[in-house]
Amino acid sequence: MRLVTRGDLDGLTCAVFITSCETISEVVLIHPQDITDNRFTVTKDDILANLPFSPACGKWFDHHLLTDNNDFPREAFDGRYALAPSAARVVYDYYVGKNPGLKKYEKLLVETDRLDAALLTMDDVLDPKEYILLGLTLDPRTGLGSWRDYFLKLVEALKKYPIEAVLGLPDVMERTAKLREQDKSFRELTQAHSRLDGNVVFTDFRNVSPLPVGNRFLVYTLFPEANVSLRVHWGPNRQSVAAAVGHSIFNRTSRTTVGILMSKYGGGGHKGAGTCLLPADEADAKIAELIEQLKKDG
Ligand SMILES: [Mn+2]
Repeated sequence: MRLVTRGDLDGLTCAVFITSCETISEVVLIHPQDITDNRFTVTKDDILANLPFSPACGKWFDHHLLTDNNDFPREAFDGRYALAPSAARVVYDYYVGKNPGLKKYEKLLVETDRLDAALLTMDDVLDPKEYILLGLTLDPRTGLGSWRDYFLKLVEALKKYPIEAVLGLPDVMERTAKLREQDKSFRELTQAHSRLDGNVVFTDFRNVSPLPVGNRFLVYTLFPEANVSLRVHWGPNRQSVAAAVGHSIFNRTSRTTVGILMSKYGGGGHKGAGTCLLPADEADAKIAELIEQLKKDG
């Protein structure tokens, strides 16, 4: 079968588990919107993990909020859906009974839960280590080599080596060094292009080129007063503006259900974080609307 997932730590851990329990001929990385917009052809030979449901697939695992934009299985389906901290947790629960060997990945699973559900400490953000650090290197924006090749290499490495040895691999070291370097300038640019509006910190990277790369949680260390963030930057070919909303991971009082709010703009996500693409010509009006709503929710 073919495994179709997304290229973050959650997708990586799903891939470690699924390739350990199923015969997988190919791993494909896509964006969740490729499913919702029908840009990707799914067949019954596909296992979808950490992605929205497609009625054409053979097996499905996910943990994201279901919104009106999503298909949902109308009858029994193979796989599992649950509102768990990570899709990897859902996959693990499905397979571990018949595959007790998965138990050796307990730490990987717990750390995947923490990163995917953003249950991080200030120290995880300012000085990430082990699996959290590895998860942060899974960012195509580091601009180092092929992201897919890197992802596939990590799937095999995590099965063979302890985390210390994985972090010692040259490709991983190159990326962690770059991350540390990028975080410093990202912090300065975030400070310069953000403003606090009530409980909302709004970061506008549309006038910053190249797009700054860095830890998305840094903004919450810079604006501890905010309980929610909205960050925008140009989408592909400047035809759209990518918007990302997230609850502060240190000031957890926002009442917005982000996935539902994003679904009203064609996107999706979780209770605490989500994304959408805004048409370029309406972006400013939609951004103002989003900020108003986030303030109103409080
Ligand atoms: Mn996930």
